[in-house]
Amino acid sequence: AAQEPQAEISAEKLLAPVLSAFWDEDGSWTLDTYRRHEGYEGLRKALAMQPDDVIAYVKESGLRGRGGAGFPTGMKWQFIPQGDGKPHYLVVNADESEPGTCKDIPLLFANPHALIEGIVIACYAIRSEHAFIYLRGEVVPVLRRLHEAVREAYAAGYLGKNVLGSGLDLELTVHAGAGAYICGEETALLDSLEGRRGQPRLRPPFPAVAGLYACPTVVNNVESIASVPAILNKGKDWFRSMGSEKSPGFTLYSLSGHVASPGQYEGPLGITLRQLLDMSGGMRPGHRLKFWTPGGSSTPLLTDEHLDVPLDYEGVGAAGSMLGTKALQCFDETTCVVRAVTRWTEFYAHESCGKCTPCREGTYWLVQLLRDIEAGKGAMSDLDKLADIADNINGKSFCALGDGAASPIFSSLKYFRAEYEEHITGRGCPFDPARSTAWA
Ligand code: L3W
Ligand code: SF4
Repeated sequence: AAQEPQAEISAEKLLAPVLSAFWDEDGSWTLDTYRRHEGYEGLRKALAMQPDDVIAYVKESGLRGRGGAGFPTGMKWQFIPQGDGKPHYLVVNADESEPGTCKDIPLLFANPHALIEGIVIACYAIRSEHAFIYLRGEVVPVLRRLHEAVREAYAAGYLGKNVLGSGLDLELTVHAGAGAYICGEETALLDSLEGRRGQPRLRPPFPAVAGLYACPTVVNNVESIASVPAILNKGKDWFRSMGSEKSPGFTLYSLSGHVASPGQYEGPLGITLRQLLDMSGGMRPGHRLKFWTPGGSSTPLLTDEHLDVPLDYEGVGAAGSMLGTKALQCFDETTCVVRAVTRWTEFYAHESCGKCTPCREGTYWLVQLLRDIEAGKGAMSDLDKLADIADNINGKSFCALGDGAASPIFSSLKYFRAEYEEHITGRGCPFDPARSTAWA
């Protein structure tokens, strides 16, 4: 059922960009441009505070992780044991590969210094002398730009020995991954960074206790860390003036699919898809929304009934889904939901790392069933089988990839069971009969 949208957001506040404020400027990625927009001012303020006070400040701001789970960022920093005599690490998860998710790569391309400044602040707070950015390896232009921004930051004294005279020594390494979705899972990412095959580790221990090289490690998403400088510079109350009590602040929404103007839209947490569509030109002309994902394909599908759900962790949760990465993939009435779910499930089967049986075998069998149904060769009993296999993956797999694979199955059966049945009784896809023979 539709939730109450966030009350009374003024038009100016709806889209008041912070992270994306100057993406359209020529040379937006350079240090000069960043400094013209108060870049590295947040760092100066942080370095004037005690490290523990920086952690407390970020905690009080209410910033929550933007990588999908929404875990409080300051609390994660606080988990790092101090005085333990071990090296501490910060690892930035830039392995963006969740279907539909496309915010971190544009952010890194247009404004890499926001991330670098956030990294220096975080490392000062958690007493880390070495940070890593684990970047999705396919995006070579972003890799080059990131290397250049890191070089600029070293040259300007924001990285290296004795950062801005603070006594902090900090090295930053940019690492390009080899393009496996599972390496976006934090512990698989750490294994990959250590030079091993990327497969999830058992948690606990969480990375905060035993992470990179078995040392205390904070793993944060790009957008989470890039949001920190503005919080330090403009204040936690300013940050809390946006969004809701439990989900404060601004964020990037990635609008894609059958919309008139796909792209990144920045605004407070708690706005609605209806507001975002109104501001961005809506669905493509002559078409209406059929279903959408709030945060990539791992978050349960919602429908046009949910246009007024507040896009924050609580609002989307109450509607039966997850805010996830805020990747709003919008599909209109011309889309076959069975086809879309089949395509996503093929992705999960392909990307399953194979470590645990429910996910490795389950995603394979889901694909076989879905392909048969889409090709008009399914039986009504296949729908129960689909739900049964998804049930044996969900909550029984080793990592969140398994739960993510089950999400589109459960939610599409919940809202669009009749469409599955039509494929079975009509012996093919009602949207494109020719396509039904593709897998025959
Ligand atoms: C110390 C504890 N640390 C939790 C930390 C934990 C992690 C963070 C969140 O999955 C979701 C997933 C995807 N002591 C702790 C602790 N932590 N308890 O908090 O942990 P968790 O388990 O809630 O989530 P997760 O494993 O990080 C992430 C969903 O995001 N998702 C995925 C997107 C994928 C990408 C990509 O493209 N790479 O973004 C989208 O919705 O399904 O549910 O740091 O260590 N007691
Ligand atoms: Fe690997 Fe899938 Fe198991 Fe995760 S759920 S460990 S991706 S097989």
